[in-house]
Amino acid sequence: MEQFQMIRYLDENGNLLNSDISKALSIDFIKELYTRLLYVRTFDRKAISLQRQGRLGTYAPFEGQEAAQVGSALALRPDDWLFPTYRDHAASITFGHSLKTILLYWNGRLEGCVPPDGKKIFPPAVPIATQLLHATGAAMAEQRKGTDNAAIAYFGDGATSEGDFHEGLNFASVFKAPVVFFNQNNQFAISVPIERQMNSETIAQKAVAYGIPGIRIDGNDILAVYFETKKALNRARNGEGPTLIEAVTWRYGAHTTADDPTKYRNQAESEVKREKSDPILRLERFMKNEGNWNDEWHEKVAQESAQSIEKAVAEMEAFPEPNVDDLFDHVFAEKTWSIMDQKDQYFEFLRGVNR
Ligand SMILES: Cc1ncc(C[n+]2csc(CCOP(=O)(O)OP(=O)(O)O)c2C)c(N)n1
Repeated sequence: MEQFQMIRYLDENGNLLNSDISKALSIDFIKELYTRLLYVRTFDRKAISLQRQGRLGTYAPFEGQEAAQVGSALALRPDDWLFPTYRDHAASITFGHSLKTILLYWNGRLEGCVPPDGKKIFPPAVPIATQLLHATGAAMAEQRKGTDNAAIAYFGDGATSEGDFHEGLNFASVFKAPVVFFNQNNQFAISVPIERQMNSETIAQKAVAYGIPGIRIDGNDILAVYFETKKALNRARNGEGPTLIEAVTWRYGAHTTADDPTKYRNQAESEVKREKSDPILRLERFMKNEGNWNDEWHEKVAQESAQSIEKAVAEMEAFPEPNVDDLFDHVFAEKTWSIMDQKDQYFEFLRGVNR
């Protein structure tokens, strides 16, 4: 569809296609983007390795989707709201979440759901698409309070087949809620490819049904992501209502550490995409084209990222052990016999006593 042509600011070889933004592209800004992209990728790889070593319960990797998440989260203002899924830690980290807390989450700790003081970051939504409604509600609350804060909801292509997606867009549209619906179309819902999920040519076109703007961007182009999300957030702040953004991207790895993608797709395809359209490589190519690349600087950024991530891992591992009673004691206001029975059994199990 003409109207939903993919928007790109940087081509795959790192050439700038949109000269309107050249003035906004200081070297410091570009370096900040690169540093943040490398940081979250280093985190993602570390988390997978921790899980493989039995030091993390499970994990949902985002490698390949860094530009979509970092670019959009960087477009937010500090007082905005962020509603992530289980795959959006790069967005949460960019918006100020703590690495230690995110790692605690993946170790099944309740404390892993608590954002830093003053940061409006919801716990990752695991029930698909529910967060679109929460984001709409938070945006409407800001509207009623008379602020110009906005909300962003992240979700995948699979989420657009859920009722909550439609309810969220419809409600936000009717009430002109200041919310940005940020879709990362990584082209798979676990093992189900996009062509088995929908007949629509694009996700962006689904905005038409709700009378809101829908745009389709190259999600591996951090400049398109950043500037187009900023525009959508500005519309929201100005009372012009929600926008649906489809950021087309790709996850290189597994759905989660419990998944094996070789069972449903040829992973060689991921390697071709990596060479052609990797979000970090693309920014590197741009920096090289502009004469702003420096190997020593890159080495320093890589080292600093790794050190800061190691520190967070050490903090997570030094976190006090959970209180096992908490598993049972807060299920009901008054303990029921069945919960107490389960608790007894579990403590017996922990003592190594067979019934
Ligand atoms: C309501 C609901 N139904 C099913 C699931 C099981 N489930 C977990 S992830 C997933 C796929 C989601 O795909 P998508 O929205 O494209 O996001 P992605 O995982 O690719 O980021 C499904 C079906 C769930 N978590 N919640």
